[in-house]
Amino acid sequence: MSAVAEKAVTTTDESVTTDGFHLLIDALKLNDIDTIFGLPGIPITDLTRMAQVEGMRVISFRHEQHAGNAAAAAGYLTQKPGICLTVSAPGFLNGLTALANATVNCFPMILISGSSEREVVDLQQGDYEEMDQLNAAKPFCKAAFRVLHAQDIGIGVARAIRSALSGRPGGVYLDLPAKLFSQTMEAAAGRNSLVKVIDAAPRQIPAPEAVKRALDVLKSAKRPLILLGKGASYAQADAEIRALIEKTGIPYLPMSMAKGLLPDTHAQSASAARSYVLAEADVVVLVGARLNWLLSHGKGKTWGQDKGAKKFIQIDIAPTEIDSNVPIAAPLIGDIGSCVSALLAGVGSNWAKPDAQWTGAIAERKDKNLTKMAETLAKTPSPMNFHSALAVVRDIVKANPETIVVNEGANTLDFARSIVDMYKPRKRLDSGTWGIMGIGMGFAVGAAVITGKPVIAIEGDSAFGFSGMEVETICRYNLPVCVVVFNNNGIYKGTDVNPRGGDVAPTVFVKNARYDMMMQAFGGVGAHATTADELRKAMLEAVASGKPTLINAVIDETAGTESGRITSLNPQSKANKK
Ligand code: ADP
Ligand code: TPW
Ligand code: MG
Repeated sequence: MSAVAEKAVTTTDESVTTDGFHLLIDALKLNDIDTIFGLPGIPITDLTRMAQVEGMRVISFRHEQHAGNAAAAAGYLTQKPGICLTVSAPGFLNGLTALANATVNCFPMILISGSSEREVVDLQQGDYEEMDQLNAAKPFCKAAFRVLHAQDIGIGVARAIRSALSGRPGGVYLDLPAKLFSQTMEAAAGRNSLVKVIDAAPRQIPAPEAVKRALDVLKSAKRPLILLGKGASYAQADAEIRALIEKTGIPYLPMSMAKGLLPDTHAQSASAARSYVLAEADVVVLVGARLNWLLSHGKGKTWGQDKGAKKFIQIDIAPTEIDSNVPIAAPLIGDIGSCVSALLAGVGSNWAKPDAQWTGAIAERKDKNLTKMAETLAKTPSPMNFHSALAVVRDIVKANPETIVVNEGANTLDFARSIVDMYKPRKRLDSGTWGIMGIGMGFAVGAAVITGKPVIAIEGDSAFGFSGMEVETICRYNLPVCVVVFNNNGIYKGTDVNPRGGDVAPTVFVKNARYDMMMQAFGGVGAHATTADELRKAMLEAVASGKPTLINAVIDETAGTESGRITSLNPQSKANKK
């Protein structure tokens, strides 16, 4: 560089300032975060514009909850915290549901909300969108921070990223008061204040004695089972997990979002004999799966309580997860990649495969159940039921294994989970740990944007309603999302009647609604399918074109059951008055 040029740069540098807006954008970019999901308004409108100018993708939603869900999906799929950006009070609260859901599901995300004047908020003097957001967020996330000075933005973002990713991943709240954005500082000092987070999720190697204990328990097993949860999918230790399963020959069960970690058609998958293996196994290796309600808390009839003691080996990064519901014989604390590798090393090359009696009994039940299911799926009733419609979806996903499947509803969720096979890791996103409705379009947009892959969203008609307006977002960004609404005219069924007359029953919707026309309203493709053939044709067209598509799949309104598979969780009235 010539002396003149050098002088020019130095002079410019000294006089150049930056501000809170730019420091935030630079801090995110420095940490390889290139996408923001959000919704503009005071005080973050200019931030969204500037982020776009600075080369970030800013995906703007119609409601913050869906922006938050998109961020959560992005976090789960990439191991980088997804960013959701909202305005103060109501925007923040709308995003908070998604932040809480991400935390409950162990997905890394950061909710960044602008907030109103601290001085006014704290004296409760009635500011525009006044709310003590930091304290409101705390119970619903893993960590919450507020930045008051521009020079602390770098550290604030670094703390948020590390909190979201390290240990058990989760949601982090970052509070940025309006005043912060226009604070200025010298550009070079600003650059120096930024922090690139090094090794945000360090490997956590399990203790050798814990590995030995786990191997000893596993060796003692007569009827071993490996259970894969979404922590196993998140960990991106796909090859190690597959090697452990195939080297040991142990049958495995995937939880819903672990489907596809190994192809569902794998010979060792025990999915089609789920109730048998859960009841009969004597040693169960939990890999990134909690013994919560989704696994009947590890006890009771589901787990064959009358069939003798069961031993658990549990691999998890969170030590406090151990013994949460039942005693764990061999806890293995560490990241899944390291723990599974350590087990693999101990398994060696001459591991005794499980008894043929055990694997044979599983195979027998699998065959029987799969044959029965194939017969059911081959039927083409009119109107369609869940099975005949899902048989179509199943074929389409099989032919397009890179497609990401989003799934919510009650019957629509339960049937799709068991009928639609997955072939690749991290291709299924669903209602998750809470069984929440409303993740549909947010997850679909997040997954499509962050992976560039096509998405098929299998939605109950009620489930779809929670985020339906985001079909405009799907059209606006021209995303390859095909939404299939399983339209049975209601929640669980469309047949309820109010015995008193007057208002319709609380579980039913407008009959024969045309959800496909919602997509058409924004320039996407809408299709109305009353038969399996029509559904197949519409889905094939959607996959081939990659155009935003919504298919209104008409399902027999009598076909579903109350709450799908979890009917028993409904409290029953004990009153004797009629
Ligand atoms: P599922 O609903 O599929 O059964 P859960 O969400 O209940 O799965 O369990 C996921 C578990 O995975 C959590 O307990 C979490 O701490 C754990 N986990 C997440 N990421 C990792 C990782 N990288 N290594 C080890 N455990 C992890
Ligand atoms: C945020 C309660 C669980 S499942 C469901 C509701 C309202 C909808 C089921 O109807 P759908 O599916 O989607 O049409 P189908 O195939 O059985 O007809 N609010 C939230 N989360 C949950 N889980 C509910 C309510 C619920
Ligand atoms: Mg329904």
